[in-house]
Amino acid sequence: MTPRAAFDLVVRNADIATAADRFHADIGIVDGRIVALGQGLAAGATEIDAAGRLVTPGGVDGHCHLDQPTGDDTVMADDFASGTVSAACGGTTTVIPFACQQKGQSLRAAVDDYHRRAAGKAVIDYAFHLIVTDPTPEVIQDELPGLIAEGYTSFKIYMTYDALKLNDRQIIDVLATARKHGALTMIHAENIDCIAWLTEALLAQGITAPIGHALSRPMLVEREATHRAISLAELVDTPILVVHVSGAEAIDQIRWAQGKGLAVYAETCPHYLLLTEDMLEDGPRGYQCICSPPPRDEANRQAVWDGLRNGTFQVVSSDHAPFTYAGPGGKLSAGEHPPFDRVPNGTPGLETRLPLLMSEGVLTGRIDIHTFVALSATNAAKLYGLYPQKGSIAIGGDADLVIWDTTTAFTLHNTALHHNVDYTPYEGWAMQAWPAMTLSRGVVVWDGAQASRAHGRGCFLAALAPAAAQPRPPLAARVGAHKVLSNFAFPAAYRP
Ligand code: DUC
Ligand code: ZN
Ligand code: ZN
Repeated sequence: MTPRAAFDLVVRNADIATAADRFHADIGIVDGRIVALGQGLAAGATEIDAAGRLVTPGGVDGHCHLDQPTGDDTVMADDFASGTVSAACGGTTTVIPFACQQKGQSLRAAVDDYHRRAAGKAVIDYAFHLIVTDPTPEVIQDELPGLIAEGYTSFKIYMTYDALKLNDRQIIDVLATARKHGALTMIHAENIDCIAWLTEALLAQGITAPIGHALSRPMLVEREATHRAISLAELVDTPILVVHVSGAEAIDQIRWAQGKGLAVYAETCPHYLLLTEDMLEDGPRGYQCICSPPPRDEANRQAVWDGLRNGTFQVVSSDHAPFTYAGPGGKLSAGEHPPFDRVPNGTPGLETRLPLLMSEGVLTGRIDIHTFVALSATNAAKLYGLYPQKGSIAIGGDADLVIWDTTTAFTLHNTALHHNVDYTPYEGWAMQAWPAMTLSRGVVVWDGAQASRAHGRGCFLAALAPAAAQPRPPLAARVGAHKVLSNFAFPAAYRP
């Protein structure tokens, strides 16, 4: 009888980079988990030779939209099948899309509906954020606490869009619930009234082309809302994560808050690192690049890179919002040349997120490899309660790995991507990094040529309470606020 191999799989000779360390080792995997890291490990039933290759943790995309009901006649082109295949081909092994409450709907119904949409489709693992659009007393008192306890420990709220936005009082109520139950709130920070006023004025002047989208949402609109979100979070004394931050003035607000010691986290996306508003031309690319906040100018683009380097940002997510350009329910669903305010907001980017950040960030020397891993995987796993199962290469963690090819130069074309969107904003981009292989729990889901079609193998992940959202001792300067909130489940040791 042949003796049983010590490991199901050994990835040999890996040049491993985590958020903290760099070392050469073999990775021993049993039942989808890493059980050994060392040199000269015993044989595996299967072996992959990673000699000469950089190996990083599989990406955790903490902000992407898949099969999310939009509430109007637009429709997302990617569901959990195409979206997770696309993610895997680009090195992402965990996605966290959004179960979005429609106004008038119970949050629980939104979650149940979203589980039905995911069932049997995902090829990689997934958790859900909630989107809270209707914080009724039932939602605040019953549904949110129950759902948080079940593993939906982060939620997004909006300060814009009529169908989604909360007013300041509603934001405070949601933040207070997050504080009480140890959840993390993500905030889309743009001032809806400023946008509405500017949109009306632009349309009245006949400005309908895509650039009108950027003109209707200048940096000030984001800066004001970012500051207000920070102030409301400070009032309630709870952490927030400001999503898709696009430029300097919002970054300044976040750095100011972080400098005061407030728990304010920030996310940006490849499109704010790589695209600028001059791409909002009057043609297909202009419509394709309409997203919110809009791409900004060159100085802001540089400021976002600076924010990655100086630690302002913890997370780079795709904000994959998959609307086709020409297909049904896509960018042109309101006509051949729709006014900018009738174009669904968002760009695709699940598959290109890691390769772009590796190519444009690490290979150019703008960020080091550890910052890359932190921004693309580890920090999102920590902030959203999935660490240490996800987000690192460590004993006991899931064997979610990317084996990189960082030496082959190529030109990106949408035809090579696996999403259901008919364009990429990075068409024709010169790149030099792509996963040679992606493993999800020790299973090859992308081998450099073929994607796994094992739909349904991806598992739902009930998230833990994020460490960042656990009660902290009060800042010395803010004991007063803690007195007001002292009944909010503070541990006795810290009660003022
Ligand atoms: N906000 C998002 O988070 N995604 C797409 C569009 C938007 O406004
Ligand atoms: Zn948003
Ligand atoms: Zn989004």
